[in-house]
Amino acid sequence: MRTQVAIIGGGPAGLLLSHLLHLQGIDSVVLESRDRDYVEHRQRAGMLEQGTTDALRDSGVGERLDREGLVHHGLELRFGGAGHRIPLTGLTGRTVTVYAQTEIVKDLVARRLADGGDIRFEAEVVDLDASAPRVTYRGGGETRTLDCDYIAGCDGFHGVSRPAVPGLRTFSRDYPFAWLGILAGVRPSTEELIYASHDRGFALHSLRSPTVSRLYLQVPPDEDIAAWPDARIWDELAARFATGDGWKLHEGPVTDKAITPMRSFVAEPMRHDRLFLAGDAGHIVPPTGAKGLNLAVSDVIILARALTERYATGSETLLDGYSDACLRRVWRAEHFSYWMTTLLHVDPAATAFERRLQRAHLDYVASSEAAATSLAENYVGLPIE
Ligand code: RFL
Ligand code: PHB
Repeated sequence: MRTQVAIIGGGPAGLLLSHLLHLQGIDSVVLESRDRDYVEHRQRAGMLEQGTTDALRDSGVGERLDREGLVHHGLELRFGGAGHRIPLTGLTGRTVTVYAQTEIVKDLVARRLADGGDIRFEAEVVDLDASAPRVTYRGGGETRTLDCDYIAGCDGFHGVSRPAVPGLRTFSRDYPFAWLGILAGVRPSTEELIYASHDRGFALHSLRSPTVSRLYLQVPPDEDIAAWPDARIWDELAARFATGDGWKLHEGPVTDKAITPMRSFVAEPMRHDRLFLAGDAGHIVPPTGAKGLNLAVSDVIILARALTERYATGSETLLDGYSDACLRRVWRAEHFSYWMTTLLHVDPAATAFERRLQRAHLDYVASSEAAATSLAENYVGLPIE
């Protein structure tokens, strides 16, 4: 069996890459260890940069996104019992869109299958060779080999691609907290996202639709989810979002509940021989800046361009520049995500002095147009080179 590009992982990075390559007449096979239902329902990201929505629309998979995505022009920072709006569009001329990762994955799977694409679910890659290029995978009780010209490692943080890169340099930071995220069948209590910094810890109010809310709470890193029955979650959210003006949090049935550790991680370089890492396989950001999925999308746009040039002209110039081109963007997003995270969360080890500095910085971002513009241009996303 042979294809031009073997793609390991059928998350947003792998599926979008396969779609972009198909538009350029390049064959690929996507190997995904989980089943279709699992990848289409894994609750994760929700906030898309304008560059991400533009890329989906321009490549012909934006129809439902345009119908159901919720375009946002601002966000709220809430602290000291009051809200402070950051007018993202007013400051940058750009917008962001709430459209869940689950829906992007569904749209991409449907489109690839409609175009005759080859996605193999329940096909777990167990070995790969970046020089001979080939991948070995297990599925349906059999072990098979797929030969290819290039391998795209789009298999997320726990995949097999990154460990196959020799001499990798890694950079990481673990945070002394995690996020407890819930999905609730209730009308959102806000039109724009609320990022709340409170002495009890950080909280985020996001949404999925006019009838579904998505909320997050800062919790200790090793927290047991059993310690958080629904009533406790709602009480804690209400306490952290409380304002002096009678704002009310709508409560409803919790339909999904999970704890996510917070981590910053970068692996360099993102290439070894004919293997290219993309998305969470190469880097992780804490979700506070809403950058992870957007970085996965910009990586595969850069990779698809480079592979297109290679097949059209034989030149490997863009492939040779792939890792550096991605890493410049990755490190900017790493800094922004780290900055948003440390600005808004309560570090249990922080001194009173550090808490005062944090509050001074929040006041500054809320009152200085220059500081707010810096937050806004990073949040809406910098242009893809
Ligand atoms: P994924 O989505 O992890 O997909 C990797 C796929 O590879 C498969 N796989 C394998 N397949 C075959 N063989 C193997 N050996 C394999 N090993 C693994 C896995 O089953 C999986 O299907 O990585 P990808 O495609 O790089 O996409 C990255 C995004 O999923 C991630 O960055 C975002 O979800 C991060 N994120 C957010 N990003 C944003 O841009 N905006 C947000 O608002 C946002 N919010 C979030 C988030 C992530 C969160 N969690 C749960 C980590 C909120 C949360 C709570
Ligand atoms: C989400 O809607 O899941 C979401 C939004 C913004 C973030 C993180 C997650 O920063």
